[in-house]
Amino acid sequence: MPDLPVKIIDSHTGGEPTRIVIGGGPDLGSGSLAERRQLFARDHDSFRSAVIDEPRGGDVWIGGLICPPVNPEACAGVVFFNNVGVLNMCGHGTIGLAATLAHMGRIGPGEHLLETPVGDVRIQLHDANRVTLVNVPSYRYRSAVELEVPGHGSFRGDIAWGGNWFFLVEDHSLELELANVDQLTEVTWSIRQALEEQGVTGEEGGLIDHIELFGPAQGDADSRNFVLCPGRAYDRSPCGTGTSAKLACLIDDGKIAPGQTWRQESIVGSIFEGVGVVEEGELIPHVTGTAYVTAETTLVFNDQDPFTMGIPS
Ligand code: PYC
Repeated sequence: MPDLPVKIIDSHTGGEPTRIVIGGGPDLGSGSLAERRQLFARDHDSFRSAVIDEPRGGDVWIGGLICPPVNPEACAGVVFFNNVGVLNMCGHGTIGLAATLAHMGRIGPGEHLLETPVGDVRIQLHDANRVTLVNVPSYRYRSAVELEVPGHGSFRGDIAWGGNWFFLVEDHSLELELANVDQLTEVTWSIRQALEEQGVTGEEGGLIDHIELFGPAQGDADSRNFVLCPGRAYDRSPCGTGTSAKLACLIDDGKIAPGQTWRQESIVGSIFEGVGVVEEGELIPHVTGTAYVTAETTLVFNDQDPFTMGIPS
């Protein structure tokens, strides 16, 4: 059980919740954020579960542990985690983290450097809630990959990196409606399993653990998506890393130009604005969204409580 009081601040970004541990988390040393992510996964999984799994959290929650940065010019480092393990990166979580740091008075309007396990990103705080994530370089790795999904037929999708690995599918007959979430979850989970079973990966064997379906927008946007996260929950936001991966595909296909805004709507109707900017030959997604702080809490751990360290998913 944690030795110190564990303090958290909760927020949501376009409906998707983020729980930032601002105190009492494990000391992960002073290595790179990639090393600290590995340490967290190896040695602190019970802490992860206690913070993010039921009964304190649930499968939709994304956690973030704030760490001291390696570079003193960075405002912080962060390791993101979810109901089943650690994440490479999280876009909505970064926007939530920015709103949290602003709420704490740790950052003000302007641009700030943030260290993550997949590289440095920048956060532009426009006001207390509106944030642009300037993400890691994003790219399409393979296009039009044919995948046979047992029980569901065949799907053609692109494999792209936006800080996490995505399989992006446009060509399908599913209706992206909140009422269809069970069906959408079932199909995308089957796609995820088929990718793993058939050894289809991102570059250098990277696990494709996010599946993204696209359809027509219902609001004032260019497209609507449904994103399945690694722990089988769906993203209520349009997914920051998923929007980054989408921008890479759209620009590769010549469907939008660098610098052009793409409005991505989520399955709950929230919107991220994405712009792909080419810097030194790399595509840098700028993803803008809005986050609101919802709670400031100290977690209570009781050794009489059989579920005090969470119910692992
Ligand atoms: O916004 O990148 C994102 C994200 C990943 C998982 C949930 N949200």
